[in-house]
Amino acid sequence: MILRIRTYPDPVLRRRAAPVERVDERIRRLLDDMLETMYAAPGIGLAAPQVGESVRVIVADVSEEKNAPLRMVNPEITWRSETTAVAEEGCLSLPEIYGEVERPEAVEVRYLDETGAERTLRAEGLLARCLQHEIDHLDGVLFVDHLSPVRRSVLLRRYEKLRRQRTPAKV
Ligand code: K1U
Ligand code: ZN
Repeated sequence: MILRIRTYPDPVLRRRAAPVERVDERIRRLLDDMLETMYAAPGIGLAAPQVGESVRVIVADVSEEKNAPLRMVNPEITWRSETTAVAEEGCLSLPEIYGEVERPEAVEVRYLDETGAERTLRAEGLLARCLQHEIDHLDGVLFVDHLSPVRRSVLLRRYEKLRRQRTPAKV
């Protein structure tokens, strides 16, 4: 099922999401619905707060063929490289705005898979960036929060202007 993607300034995007206590059918359904929603958007990642669920669940697929889905419950970054990289990011919750974000080039993430088994993944490049962006969402952090105050306010003002143009005024 395709879920509705919440957009800024929906308050759910600023909440710290709760850990999942048990990976059950409800969580597996949420993971599958989030993947369907992400592919339809289209996007390369999605975090549960973006679909209105304040729980620590993310999905991602950075492959060209869209055949490498990742389902992660309670993901935690356990290692970050000292080297960083700057690249442009977008966000399905801030449509049509983009910014250059500096992040560690590689990370190690510990998480539970859809069966509840503990796993570790070392990622670099776009996948490392995407996982950091999604885990930020679980802590109520958006990519614009990593920018300078001036850049951040320029982008948010541009976003508000686009939002006003998209939302017809009530008469
Ligand atoms: O969490 C999100 O809002 C999804 C976001 C993830 C992301 C993008 C860029 C860098 C880090 C994390 C997106 O997927 S935005 C859409 C996007 O990047 C994309 C869409 C279609 C094809 C390729 C990329
Ligand atoms: Zn995002």
